[in-house]
Amino acid sequence: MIRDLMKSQVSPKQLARALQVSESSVKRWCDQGVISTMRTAGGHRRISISTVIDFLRRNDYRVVQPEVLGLPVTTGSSERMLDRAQPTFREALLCGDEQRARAVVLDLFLAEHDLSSILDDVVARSLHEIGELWGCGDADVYQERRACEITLRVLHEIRQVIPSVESPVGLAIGGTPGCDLYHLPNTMVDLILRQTGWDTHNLGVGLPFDTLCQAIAHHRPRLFWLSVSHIDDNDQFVRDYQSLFASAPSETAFVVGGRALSEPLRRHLQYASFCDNLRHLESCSRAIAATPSKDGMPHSSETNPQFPP
Ligand code: B12
Repeated sequence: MIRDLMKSQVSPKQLARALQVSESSVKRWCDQGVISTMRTAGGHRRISISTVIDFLRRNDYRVVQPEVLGLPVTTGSSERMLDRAQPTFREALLCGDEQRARAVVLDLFLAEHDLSSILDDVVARSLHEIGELWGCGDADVYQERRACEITLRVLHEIRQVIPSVESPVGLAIGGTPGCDLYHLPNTMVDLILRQTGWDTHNLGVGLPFDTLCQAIAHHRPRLFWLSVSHIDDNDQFVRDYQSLFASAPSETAFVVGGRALSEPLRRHLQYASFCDNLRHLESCSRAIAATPSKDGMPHSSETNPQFPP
C-alpha cells in the first residue's frame, strides 16, 4: 500500500539526512518554531510528515534523499513544470505506473505549485485525455479504470499531507447525487476545501437527495458542495435539488460544479456559486470564508443569488 510507504513522522536526524543539511540546523529550526515538533515518551523530537511537506513548500530546500522520508524519488526539476508533467502523468496512468504517477504529483506539490492548478491542469486533464483515447478505441476500459484507482490513491495521499489547520474557517460537507459515481472530481473538491482551511466531510458518491438533506440538517455546514458529473433524469434532478435547497438552513452556501451541470440546467437551480474548475473553487471558497453571512455573496466564476429576485 502506498500509504505504508510514506512515514507519518520523522526524527530531526532523518529530515537532516533527506535534505543533506546538518542535524543541528534542523534542531535549531525546531527550537525556533520554524518546524513544529512533538516529543516521544522518551523525550525525543518527532516531526509530522505534513509539517515537513509544509516546510518544504514554504522554503527553498530540495529533498536530496526523498526515500528517507518515504517520499517518491523525485522526477527532477526539469519536469516540475505543469505542462511538461501532464503527459508524463497521463502516460504513467495509462501504463499503470503508480510510483511514477505519484512522484509527478508530489513533486509538483513540493515545488509549490497550487494544488488547484495541479489538479485542473495535470490530473483532470490527463483523465479527460484518457476518456478521449478510450472514446476512439486507443485505450482499453481496464486502463481507464486503473487510471482512476491510481489517481484516487494519489489524491488520498495528498490529503494526508495537507497540514490541518488549528481553527478551520468553517465546516464544508458534500458529495455526488443519485446515480453519479464520479469519485475523482468529488475527492478533488474535498482536497481544495481542506487546503483553503475548511474542515471537510466528504460524504462520498451516489447519495440520494433525502440523505443529503439529513446530512445538512444534522451538520448545518457553512458550505455545502454538490459535484454533478452524471444525471439520469434532468427534470427529477431539478425537483430534488430545489427541495434540498429549500430545506437547507439559510447560513449554508451551496457551491456546485461538474460536467453535467449544463448552462440550461443551471438556470433552474439556486446556488451561491457554480465553479467550472478548482481554481474557481479555491477563490470562491475563500470568499465564502471571508463573508460572515450569505448577505454578501462571493465573487467566483459564476454567482447566482441563493434568493433570486
Ligand atoms: C473515469 C470515468 C468514468 C468512471 C468514473 C470512476 C470513478 N471512480 O470516478 C465510471 C466508470 C464510473 C464512468 C461511468 C460512466 N461514464 Co464516464 N468517464 C470517465 C472519464 C474517463 C474521466 C472522468 C473524471 O474523473 N474526470 C476527471 C474530473 C476531475 O474532471 P471533471 O469531471 O471535468 O471535473 C473538473 C471540473 O468539472 C470541476 N468540477 C467537477 N465537479 C465539481 C464540483 C464542484 C463543487 C466544483 C466546484 C468543481 C467541480 O473541477 C474538476 C477539475 O478541473 C470521463 C472522460 C472525461 N472527459 O472526463 C468519462 C466520461 C465523462 N464518461 C462518459 C460516459 C458516457 C459514462 C457512462 C454514461 C458510460 C455508461 N454508458 O455507463 C457512465 C455513467 C456513470 C454514472 N452513472 O455516473 C462520457 C460522457 C459523455 C457525455 N457527453 O456526457 C465521458 C466524457 C467519456 C467519453 N469520452 O465519452 N466514467
